[in-house]
Amino acid sequence: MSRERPATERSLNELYRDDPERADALAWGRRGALKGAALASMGAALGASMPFGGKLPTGVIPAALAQAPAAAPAVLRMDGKAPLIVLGERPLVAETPETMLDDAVTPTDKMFIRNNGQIPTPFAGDPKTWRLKIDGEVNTPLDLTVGDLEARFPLVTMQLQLECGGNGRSAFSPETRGNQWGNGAISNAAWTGVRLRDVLAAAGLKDTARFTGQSGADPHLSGATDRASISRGMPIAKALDEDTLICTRLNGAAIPNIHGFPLRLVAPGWPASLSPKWFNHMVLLPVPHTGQGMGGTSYRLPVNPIVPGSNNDGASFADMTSMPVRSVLTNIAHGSRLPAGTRALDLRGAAWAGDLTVGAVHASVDFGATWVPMTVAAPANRHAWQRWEGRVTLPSDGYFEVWYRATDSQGRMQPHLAANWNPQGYGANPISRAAVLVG
Ligand SMILES: Nc1nc2c(c(=O)[nH]1)N[C@H]1C(S)=C(S)[C@@H](COP(=O)(O)O)O[C@H]1N2
Ligand SMILES: [Mo]
Repeated sequence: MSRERPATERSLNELYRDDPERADALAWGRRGALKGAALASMGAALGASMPFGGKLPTGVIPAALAQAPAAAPAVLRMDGKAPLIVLGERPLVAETPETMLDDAVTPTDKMFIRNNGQIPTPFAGDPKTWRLKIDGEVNTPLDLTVGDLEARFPLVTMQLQLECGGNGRSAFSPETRGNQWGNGAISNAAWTGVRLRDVLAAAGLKDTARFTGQSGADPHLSGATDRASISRGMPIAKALDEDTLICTRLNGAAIPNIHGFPLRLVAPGWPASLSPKWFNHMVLLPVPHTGQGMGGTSYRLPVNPIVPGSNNDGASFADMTSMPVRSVLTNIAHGSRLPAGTRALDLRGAAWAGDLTVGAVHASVDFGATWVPMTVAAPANRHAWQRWEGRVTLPSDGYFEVWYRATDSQGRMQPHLAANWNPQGYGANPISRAAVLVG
């Protein structure tokens, strides 16, 4: 059977051109729909020309329609911070738009914000007097000041990825609990600090020290003094990784209060919930930590896939470890309108893969029919993200989508759709799609 004109192109184009509201309701229900004028203009645009419409896979809705937020997002207004997208006010959570991630080293003002508890009042004392306690399965429990840390252990500076375990969550269908992140719960700043493993060596690990539990000084959201805002832990091997740092400086300056002044643990490449801000305590344990944010469905993934949308207590899930491969496009925003006659797009962005590196980044402007390899730079150091760039060409004016995907150093590629659905929405890293209208 041959089809002269793919049904997807004809029906979508014509439906959206003739009656976009109705077309959208038919195709999509209410979810993810553009509203009003935006819908009408994108509908008209789609009706006008979709040069690669014939390659649009059956069942795939144009990203301009599927990925547009229903309402204008709230914008963060905070001294020292860029206008991030506010996902939650209490606790304060704010995402960095992909186009704000265009710097090789993420400036402090552009770093996303994720709090679970209250934001503590800034430490008023001399930051060198802030104390960190290390206890549990160690020969010599430590109670060190920041001054002690800096005097006793070598200081290193590295670019480190910090990524929320829930980054990408909004890609899950059905929708899951939690902040509906796009791809912007990631930063790659320059952190200065001492190696956790040097400090643990000074404490002397007992053979029974197999896991950590770490926490910071922020009060629980309720104000209850007997509950931690969050307190997570990791296997000892991650604690002993030479890139896991106890940090005193961020991008060459004191850490701002919102990012953990004056002391922050950074365990890069794993869910950032393992990296307490306002860091003041680590306990070494013979068994996995049981603090707030451990167990059940928290930061845990199904070992055997579960039915999307189903209830599950997570008892058989496993803790998230290294974050999955992901990429961002940082110089062209989703929904951009470009001048008529534009026939080439220079693309650039970043990609990363937790503890691994990125082997390749590809982009497509024909709905994934053909892929163009991008040039991927080496990371500044292990656990830094990698910048990528490249060029794609367009045959004409019209509606296009830039699809971009990274492949990790073990050959795992971002999937077409979010996989391994779980109740709290971790690990979604599908191929991203930026809608672009030329002309
Ligand atoms: N003390 C403390 N540390 C914390 C959190 C928190 O709520 N309290 N949130 C964690 C989570 S879930 C994330 S994603 C990162 C966010 O770091 P940022 O706000 O500096 O970007 O901090 C982690 N460290
Ligand atoms: Mo997070």
